[in-house]
Amino acid sequence: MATNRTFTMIKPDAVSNGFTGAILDDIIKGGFKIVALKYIALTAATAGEFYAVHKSRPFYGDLVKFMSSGPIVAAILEKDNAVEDFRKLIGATDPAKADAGTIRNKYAKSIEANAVHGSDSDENAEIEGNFYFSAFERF
Ligand code: RTP
Ligand code: MG
Repeated sequence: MATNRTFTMIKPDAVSNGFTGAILDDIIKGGFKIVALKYIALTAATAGEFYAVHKSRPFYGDLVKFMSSGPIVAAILEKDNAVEDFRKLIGATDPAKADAGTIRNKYAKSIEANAVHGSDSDENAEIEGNFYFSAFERF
């Protein structure tokens, strides 16, 4: 069943570079409503669990290290066609290939430190949102 929600994280590079406010502003201006929000630091174990789907990929170890290198902002977002529209708003994984005006084009520096995460399916949006937020933390 299609949902109207997606899950995002503002990654450590964007938080430490001071882009949290600008990115949240782009998200809201892009038509998304924030229905859950938290500012947290991931341990390597938690980052590893979240990205377990990428365990066999060559970049997994570096990704876990990067995602636990500093605080992140996690959020659940609501909009019609949320998953697809949010991936359009953030642009390609590699910021060098992200369209002008997308969040990764504006705020990311490398394929790994690429400013934001966006769920890739309705099913994963649900799983990822539940990974970070309990029922009483969501509106
Ligand atoms: P995300 O899950 O963070 O929204 O990114 P994505 O779908 O666009 O990309 P995915 O293939 O799911 O990769 C997850 C994250 O791993 C890092 N990565 N590094 N060094 C590399 O070649 C490489 N490739 C991917 C990125 O942080 C990417 O967002
Ligand atoms: Mg992905």
